[in-house]
Amino acid sequence: MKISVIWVIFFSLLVFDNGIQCSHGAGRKLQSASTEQPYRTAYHFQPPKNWMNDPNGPLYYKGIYHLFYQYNPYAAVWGNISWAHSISYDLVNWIHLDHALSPEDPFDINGCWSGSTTILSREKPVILYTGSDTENRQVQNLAVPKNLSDPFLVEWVKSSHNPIMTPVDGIDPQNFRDPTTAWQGPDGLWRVLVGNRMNGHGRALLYRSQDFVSWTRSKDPLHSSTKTDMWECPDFYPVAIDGKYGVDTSSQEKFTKHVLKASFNHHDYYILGNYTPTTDNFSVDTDFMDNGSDLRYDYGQFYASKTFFDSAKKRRILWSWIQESENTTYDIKKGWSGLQSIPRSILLSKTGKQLIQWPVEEIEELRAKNVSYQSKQLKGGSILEVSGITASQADVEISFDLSNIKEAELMDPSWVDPQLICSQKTASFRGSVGPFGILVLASEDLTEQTAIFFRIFRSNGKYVVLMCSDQSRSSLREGPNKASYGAFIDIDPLYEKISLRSLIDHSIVESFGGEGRVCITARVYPKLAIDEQAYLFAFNNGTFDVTISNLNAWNMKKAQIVSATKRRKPHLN
Ligand SMILES: *[C@@H]1O[C@H](CO)[C@@H](O)[C@H](O)[C@H]1NC(C)=O
Ligand SMILES: *[C@@H]1O[C@H](CO)[C@@H](O)[C@H](O)[C@H]1NC(C)=O
Ligand SMILES: *[C@@H]1O[C@H](CO)[C@@H](O)[C@H](O)[C@H]1NC(C)=O
Ligand SMILES: *[C@@H]1O[C@H](CO)[C@@H](O)[C@H](O)[C@H]1NC(C)=O
Ligand SMILES: *[C@@H]1O[C@H](CO)[C@@H](O)[C@H](O)[C@H]1NC(C)=O
Ligand SMILES: *[C@@H]1O[C@H](CO)[C@@H](O)[C@H](O)[C@H]1NC(C)=O
Ligand SMILES: CC(=O)N[C@H]1CO[C@H](CO)[C@@H](O)[C@@H]1O
Repeated sequence: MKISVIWVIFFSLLVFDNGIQCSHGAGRKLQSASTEQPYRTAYHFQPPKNWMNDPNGPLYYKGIYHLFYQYNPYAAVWGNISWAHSISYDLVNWIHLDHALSPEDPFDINGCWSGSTTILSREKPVILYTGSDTENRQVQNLAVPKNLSDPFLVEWVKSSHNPIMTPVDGIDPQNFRDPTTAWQGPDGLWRVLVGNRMNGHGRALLYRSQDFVSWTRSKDPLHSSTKTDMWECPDFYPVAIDGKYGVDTSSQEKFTKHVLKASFNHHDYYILGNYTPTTDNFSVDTDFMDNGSDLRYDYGQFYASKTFFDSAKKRRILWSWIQESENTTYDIKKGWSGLQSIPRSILLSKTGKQLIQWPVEEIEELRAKNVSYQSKQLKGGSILEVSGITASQADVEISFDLSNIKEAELMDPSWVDPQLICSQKTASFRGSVGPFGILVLASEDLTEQTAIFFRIFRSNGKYVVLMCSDQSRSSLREGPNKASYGAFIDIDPLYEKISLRSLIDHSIVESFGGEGRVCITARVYPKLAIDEQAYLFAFNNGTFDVTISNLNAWNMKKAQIVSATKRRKPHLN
């Protein structure tokens, strides 16, 4: 089955490649004319043009990965929001299909906004999404595939029962959106969460249903906060304790914790807790905005994310919208805005206190030529060029050994905000142990550089490790936002090497510190460090030496991302 489907896709690709209707032809021209489009990416998911935001309803069905996303078919700014739809066999190479949902009905005429998919019994996927109706009220709607035998799920039919949840009983109609993937409790009822605001604060409304059409709201929300604003794009799912595998959303396995994620303050925050399916009680370990707890998927540019369970590889995968860090005028000029993160697999850490994220293994298939170093000393105040790869399109892994750690500076008790420390102590602020790390998308003369680095401090007989992504010198252009990002990372440098992996792709740098304990995504728009003019360095601007115990850097090939059109729908023979 799978092989024949692959052949159909392969054949279809050839057909699409020659088809005049292909919109990717234009996309490719843009890519090669890099002076015009230096910021388009080579292996991140992007539509050929226009505005994209939240990932919606990702799923794995009959051997195929599906990604839907918020899309404006007409412009590079938000508006006329539809559910665009793309498919893949490997989460790396993609085919754009026709839109799954367009704003054409009274219950979604002002936009088909975010939502999720759920796979019901007998392998039946359904979409729940928010519609902005004729009165600009937010309502929840249902859609089902027109043809369940079509593995591409090209056509979707909106339910005649829509809207199936409406803002009644005092629910704010302007803040009632983004249904989660539903899960089934031991009583057989389906449960779903909808993001909401009450008295200025965030909460996750809980609904139950027997048939997925008729829903009853629970008296109490699953969880709420008095310290946050509206929760957009909630996500709720189990993670295995001490496990190597992801867990299905409806799983009732005992050895799990539950993750509740909400999007607010421009970030995706999450909390961990214990969920009791019989009572729908969610008892949290630490709450949103608790002192000393600031769990985020990513401490940079990363919003409105969504996970799904991949039953083929028994893993949970996280997708996220990565916004531009540029003004709208520039988005309109370049004709597009927004892209998706590299999908990340997500697990609970051994400590049970946080999540660990790592780029899906499939992305390694794009690795081409590599360079590597072992046991290379980096003297205090030195840099090392990593030459021999295309530094604008690369995957870099580096780890450091620290021998002089006892010389680390004392941490000031007032240094509680890691982002603030990173913006005050940039890469050019010399310390003793650190800053050390890498300079990416750098110009040859280093006037442009994005520095991803670590600093070590001593505090109460322990060591504190800070990870920063410093964009202050990322571009000679005036427009881009050059804020620094940072987070403390739970590593004891006495016992563990400090490692970093960065995926660099023209205008995006996704960095994973401490094997995925802290992730920071940055958008950067260099003026000089473009294509072949981009350089990669390792650096140490501390006064003490550090050792690169291992460095591997690879050129990354371009992913194949192509468009199908209405007249040339993929089909099985
Ligand atoms: C449903 O999809 C299958 C597989 O693509 C196809 O053979 C069949 O003709 C489709 N049925 C309809 C009614 O379109
Ligand atoms: C529900 O969780 C709260 C803590 O959030 C706890 O105090 C309470 O005992 C739990 N109730 C049940 C029925 O488990
Ligand atoms: C959190 O910190 C603030 C200010 O530092 C303090 O006023 C508050 O009591 C703390 N709350 C808790 C729960 O520790
Ligand atoms: C937005 O970017 C454009 C193009 O880079 C620039 O000309 C314009 O001044 C910028 N506007 C603002 C408000 O920053
Ligand atoms: C780097 O490439 C060489 C061949 O050029 C290969 O032998 C080696 O295994 C590669 N190293 C890694 C870490 O992929
Ligand atoms: C190291 O610090 C010096 C002094 O502040 C600065 O001039 C230089 O740019 C820094 N190096 C890097 C790689 O940031
Ligand atoms: C082509 C199209 O439907 N464009 C519409 C997009 O949305 C704006 C309002 O947000 C309408 O004015 C356009 O007509």
